[in-house]
Amino acid sequence: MPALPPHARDNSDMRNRRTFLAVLAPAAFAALVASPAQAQGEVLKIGVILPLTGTLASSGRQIEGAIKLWLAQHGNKVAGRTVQLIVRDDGTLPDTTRRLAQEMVVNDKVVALAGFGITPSALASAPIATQSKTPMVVMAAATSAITEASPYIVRTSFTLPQAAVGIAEWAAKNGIRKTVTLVADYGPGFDAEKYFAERMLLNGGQVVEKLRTPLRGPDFAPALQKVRDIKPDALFVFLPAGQGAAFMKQFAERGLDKSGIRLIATGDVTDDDQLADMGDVALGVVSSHHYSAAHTSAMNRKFVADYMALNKFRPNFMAVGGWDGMRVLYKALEASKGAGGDALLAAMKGQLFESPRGQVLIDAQTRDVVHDMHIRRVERRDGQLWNIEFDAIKAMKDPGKLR
Ligand code: VNL
Repeated sequence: MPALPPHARDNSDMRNRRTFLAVLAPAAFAALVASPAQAQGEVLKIGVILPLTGTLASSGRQIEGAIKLWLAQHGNKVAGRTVQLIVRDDGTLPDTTRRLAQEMVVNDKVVALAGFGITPSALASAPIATQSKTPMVVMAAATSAITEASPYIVRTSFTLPQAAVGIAEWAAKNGIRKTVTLVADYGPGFDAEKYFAERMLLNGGQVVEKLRTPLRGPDFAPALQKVRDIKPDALFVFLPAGQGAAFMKQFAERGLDKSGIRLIATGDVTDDDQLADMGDVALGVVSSHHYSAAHTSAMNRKFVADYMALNKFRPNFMAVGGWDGMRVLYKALEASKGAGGDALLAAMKGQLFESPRGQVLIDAQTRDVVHDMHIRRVERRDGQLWNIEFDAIKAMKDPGKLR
């Protein structure tokens, strides 16, 4: 195991069910608890389901940190009503996600569902959103087809076709012709592999081998041995957030960082949560993604500083998906005056706003996110590694929706 940052390992404070009342200012907290006039029916409950334990728990921790920050800064009153977040851990298990979604809709009567760390969890819960007409904000999962699984799904993360096309465009312009792809063997990996290959071919390049590693407990050694033998100009990689450090370690152990084979990736691999600990092997890796903690806007600088002050770790793209999801929910609840269902969904569609990542549009037709896809290079600044943005494809729609 690579050295994980302490927050990724420490599950000692984990409880299955949490609410975030405790992070509010003490006065607000006391008012909430002490107000018997607050009828139960007036509280707006939002059900958040995240992988807080299990193989991809770092993404849940990232999103949870963003929700805490949102509540600390925006309070828990919307449209004159009290918002209560119910946060539950699905252990990165899709059957559990689905069961929790069902319980939240039926028992807790939530106005919206949110979170969804991996594609199988989002897909498993989609029928519940549809049947109950409950808007479902996908803050993490990124397979293109997710938004088509239910008309009640709205996405604030990104899509793999966006990221894969972004880096393929850069590769083609930078003399990379012969490539090998290596992806996690499930939905977002299939998207990454397909859209990277299509764009490479369109630009006169080649993909000579397509390699896949299991989602759970991957061993990268056999794939890396093949890459070494093939000697492509570049290896393109997609792995879910949280696996990048283990991959980089094996890449370096096999001497691939000194082999002349370039490493290019989606930004999931040079994930800001793990990047600082990856070491020199990550230096110079070019990736494409919608968010870097090094994004230079004033809004992002404040976001990163506030996030780190509260959570003691660096926010990554998962945190921003969570933050923007809260923004979409709060604005929509204001517009619907606290109503759920179709009124709430309608108020989510077409939202256009500045995010720590840059400008974001929730496309009213597709309910998917439109944003800039940045090209970034890992560099050391002030002793730490960062994804330094140097180019962008502006206002990119999901290429998966254009066919
Ligand atoms: C997914 C996509 C998950 C990209 C990820 O990390 C990620 C997914 C947990 O759709 O399952 O970086």
